[in-house]
Amino acid sequence: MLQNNNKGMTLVEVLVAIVVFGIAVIGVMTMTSRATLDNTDSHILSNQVSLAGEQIEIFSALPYDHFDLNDDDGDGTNQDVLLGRQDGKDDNGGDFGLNDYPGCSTALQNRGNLWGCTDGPADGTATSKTDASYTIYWNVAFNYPLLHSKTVRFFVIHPMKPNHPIIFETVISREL
Ligand SMILES: [Ca+2]
Ligand SMILES: [Ca+2]
Ligand SMILES: [Ca+2]
Repeated sequence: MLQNNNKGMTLVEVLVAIVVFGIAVIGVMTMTSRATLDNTDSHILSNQVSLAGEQIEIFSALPYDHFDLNDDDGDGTNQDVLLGRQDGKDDNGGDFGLNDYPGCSTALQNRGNLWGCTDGPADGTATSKTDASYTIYWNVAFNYPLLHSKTVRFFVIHPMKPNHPIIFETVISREL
């Protein structure tokens, strides 16, 4: 009797051990995949940031009239130069075309002008020379924020993180 009881306990213990082990394995697997995900995320983010730095350097060295610094579709040109309307806002009620790039996700479109974007053609496009999966879009606003200056806003995007572009901006002034 006692022996049977012992065997029963042993069986229950084994079952409990299996369940506990199973939970532990699932826990470890979850942690591992989470860590892998975090590593990929931070890898992408650090590449985006370093591309942003490179882009700023390249663009700062361009002549003011370089074609990469053109507002190709005209939606960011002279939108804040009229006397009495120099208020830092686009006279046509837009965003100087600064947030346009093709494939901007619906989630980001709904965020509005500051951290959002508009699905449409950008003034310029490039891919990273070291890893072509990174796309860089930029738009140029002419005579904004001041006369004889250009604002260039960039978006660095990786297809795995379409809702997390790195957005950065530089202002280039004409040397007078
Ligand atoms: Ca434009
Ligand atoms: Ca204005
Ligand atoms: Ca545009």
